[in-house]
Amino acid sequence: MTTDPSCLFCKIVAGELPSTLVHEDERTVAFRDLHPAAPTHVLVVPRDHHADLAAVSAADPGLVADLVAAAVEVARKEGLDGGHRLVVNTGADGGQTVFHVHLHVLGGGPITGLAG
Ligand code: DGP
Repeated sequence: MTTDPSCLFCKIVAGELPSTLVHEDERTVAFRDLHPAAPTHVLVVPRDHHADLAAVSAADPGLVADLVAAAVEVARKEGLDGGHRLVVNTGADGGQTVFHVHLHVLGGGPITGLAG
């Protein structure tokens, strides 16, 4: 397992920092965003540390599919029957602030404008 001891989300995955878990499986963990941008706002992260989408795509493309499948499962569990939005901020210009790749699952009402 690849971890970065200085990474915030690695610490959440390891249980060293608190979070509100929504879903977990062998390769992914999902927890509520600390600063929700929608009524339901969940972050889906890999247990392994990969800085961003480019890094995980290069190192482990199957994990990208696992992250998307986990996000779909989160939407189902959270009852987002009216739909939801997946957002992956990538790099500084994309608005990424935590450099452990994560999918934002946003829903619980109409999502207007760009979310992230
Ligand atoms: P991004 O900007 O795409 O890198 O999103 C990072 C998200 O992480 C942002 O929406 C806020 C959230 N966040 C930052 N620190 C914490 C934390 O300590 N716990 C939780 N649950 N979420 C956090």
